[in-house]
This record gives sequence, structure tokens and C-alpha cells, in this order.
Amino acid sequence: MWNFPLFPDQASTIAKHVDALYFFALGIAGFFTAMICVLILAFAARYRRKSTADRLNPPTASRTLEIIWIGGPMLLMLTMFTWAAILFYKMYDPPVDALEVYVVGKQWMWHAQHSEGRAEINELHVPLGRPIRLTMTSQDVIHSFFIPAFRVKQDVLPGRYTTMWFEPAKIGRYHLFCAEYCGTNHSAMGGWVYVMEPVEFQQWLSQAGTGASMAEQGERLFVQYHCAGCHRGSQTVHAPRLEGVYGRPVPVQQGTEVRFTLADYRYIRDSILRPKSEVVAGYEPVMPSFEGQITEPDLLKIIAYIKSIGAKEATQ
Ligand code: HEC
Ligand SMILES: [Cu+2]
Repeated sequence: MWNFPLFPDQASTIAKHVDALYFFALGIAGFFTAMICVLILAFAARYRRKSTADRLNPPTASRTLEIIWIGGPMLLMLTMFTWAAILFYKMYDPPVDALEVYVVGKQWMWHAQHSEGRAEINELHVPLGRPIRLTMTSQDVIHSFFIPAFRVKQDVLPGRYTTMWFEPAKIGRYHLFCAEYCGTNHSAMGGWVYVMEPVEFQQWLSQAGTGASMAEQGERLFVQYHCAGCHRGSQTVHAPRLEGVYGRPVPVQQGTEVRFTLADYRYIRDSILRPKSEVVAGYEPVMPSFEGQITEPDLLKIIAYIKSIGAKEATQ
């Protein structure tokens, strides 16, 4: 059978909106390109050297024309801008009930980790009809996570967390790419996204793996890296308890001043890798740096653990 799709599937809820805007912009560009081509040819024919067309007293001013050529394009541009801005906000504002998945890019593969514990390489399994939020980072250079059928693409940067969300709208298997040239095997850095029925997805989640959730795996690392030795009420080291720290403003000492910083993914990651850069007010900068010792997937697990003890404390 003839199978040459000009366009990828529309497999997420946002896909048709992105396409509508795309075709609107393409239509306008196409219309003006065609109009200019036709006019160039028409005028070339009409005013060719031998033609007898009237060249006397050309009009030098026309208010109506000026209003049209200033107002028209402005209106078109503002329409495109407003439309795109609305869509942009929608795409960058994940719903609160979104399912969390963590993605780490590295030369040259994608590592995805579900909060429930299961991890996968160059594959991403997601349920139909649930918003999914990806928190992503890179272990080396800049990558970009791209799922054409979902119309989503987001740069993945070393030393930083970026997020993106989508809601799968169609069962199936869709291409996954790295869309930022990242070295020799960049072209091979990709795989498949599987959109499954929610029931099948739950089964898939519970198969294989260690059975431990990300937070539970994080707790083990927390003990393994001796974080627990200082942070669980040590007798010898004065260190803050981490229960409830996630999502709260933390007082950070800066010279003689104290400033508040939100304890989010960025803050906790920096606290572990560069503890001296933001020292909690009232504490000595005695925490060692774990730079280069903990991998990105493990950092995400430790953060998941710290996040989970926050939730526990908040309900007490
Ligand atoms: C030698 C003791 C020690 C060890 C080991 C240690 N920390 Fe710390 N940590 C501290 C102290 C002291 C502070 C407060 C001063 C500061 O911000 O550097 C702190 C601050 C933090 C903060 C910021 C807390 C807040 O209230 O804002 C986080 C998060 C953190 N540590 C996580 C970890 C993790 C995760 C590990 C293990 C990978 C770890 N720490 C290992 C002593 C330690
Ligand atoms: Cu890449």
C-alpha cells in the first residue's frame, strides 16, 4: 500500500491546535508569496518597454492604501501572535494531576523513570488520556526531547531541569527523537513512545523492575551516600532535617543578608552538588559536595525521596 504520510499522526490533545496554527501561518505566507509572484509577472508584462500603458501622472499618495497595508498585516500578525501565545501558555502550564515521569538524556540514549519505580531506555510507556509531565535533565551535553506525533519538543540541559507535558490521545507507537545535535551517534538517539490503555499501562508498570518506587530507591541512596548520618538528627553535626523542606521557601545566607529561596528540584540538586553556593541560614557550610559522585537518575531518586517525606510531614 501507498504509505507516505506528509504529516505525523495527531496523537496528543494539543496536536490539532498546533497544526491549525501552523496551517494558518502557512496559508498566510502562501497567499502573500503567490500574490507577489503574480503581481511581479503582471507588472512586468503591463509595463514592458514596448507597451503603450499610461505612464503619466502616477499617483503619489493614497490614504486608503496606506491604511490597508499598515492595518492589514498588523491585524494578521497580532492574530498569529495572540493565537500562538495562548497555545504557548497552554503547552507550558501542566495540569496539577499530571503523571510524573523523569527523563535523563546522555550520549546517546534516553533514560526514563516512572515515579512508581520502573525505568526504561529509549522507550517511554504512557497511558491514554492522562496528562504526563516530564522532568528532564542531561548527564553530558544539550539534547532535545522530541515526539513529533505529540507536537512537543523541549531542550534537555546539563545541570538544569526542564519540563514539558502532553496528553496522549491515540493508542499506538510513535517515534521519539533527540532533536539537538549531540555528537557522533546523535542520529541513533531515539526510540519509541507507547501509548497504552490505562489498565494495560498499570500492568506494565507493575511488571519487572525492583518493585520499589522512586522515593523508596531514593531513601536507600540517602543512606548509602551517608546523607542520613547528618540529616537524621546527628549528635555531632548540626544539619537541618529535610522533612517538609520540599516546596517551601528556605532562608539562605548571603554574606550578611538572608534571602528566601523556594526548595524545588533546582534548589535541592544544587544543595547536593554545590552545597557552598546556598548555605541554609543558621548552619555551618560543612556539607561535602557530591559533584561527580551521584548520577543524574540517582539525583532524581534522592529528590523524589526528599519530596516524599515533605508530603508525609505536611499531613501530620
Ligand atoms: C557532613 C554532614 C552532611 C552530609 C553527609 C550531607 N549533608 Fe546535606 N547539609 C548539611 C548541612 C550542615 C546543611 C546546612 C548548610 C548548607 O546548606 O550547606 C545541609 C543542607 C542540605 C540541604 C538543604 C536543606 C535545607 O533545609 O534547605 C539539602 C537538600 C541536603 N543538605 C541534602 C543532602 C543530601 C541529599 C545528602 C547526601 C547525598 C547530604 N545532604 C549529605 C550536612 C550534610
Ligand atoms: Cu542527543
